[in-house]
Amino acid sequence: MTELLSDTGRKTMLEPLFKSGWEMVEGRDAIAKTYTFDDFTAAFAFMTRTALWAEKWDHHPEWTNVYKVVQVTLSTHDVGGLSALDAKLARKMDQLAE
Ligand code: HBI
Repeated sequence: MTELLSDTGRKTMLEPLFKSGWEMVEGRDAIAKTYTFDDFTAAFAFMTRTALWAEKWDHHPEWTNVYKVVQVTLSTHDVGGLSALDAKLARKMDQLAE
């Protein structure tokens, strides 16, 4: 059963993400990051790579794409806030964006 990240869970799982550009969303238990790619096709290819993992893990980002910019917000709707799944997907997205 997915559960809200505990305080210690937040420390260990979110701190590294804050170092790689993720931030807490104002007024919401969620994290967000903006990725900028070389062009639209690179941005869309990143979204396609991410989509395969989101589907595999049944955990999907809230995201927008404008030209070469992808804005991502992660939260777990089932628990109304951040879970380990969000940290896992965030780490994966950082890998896929390299
Ligand atoms: N994606 N980000 C996110 N959060 C969820 O709670 C979530 C999801 N994708 C699918 C999903 N939940 C379903 O498993 C449930 O809505 C049944």
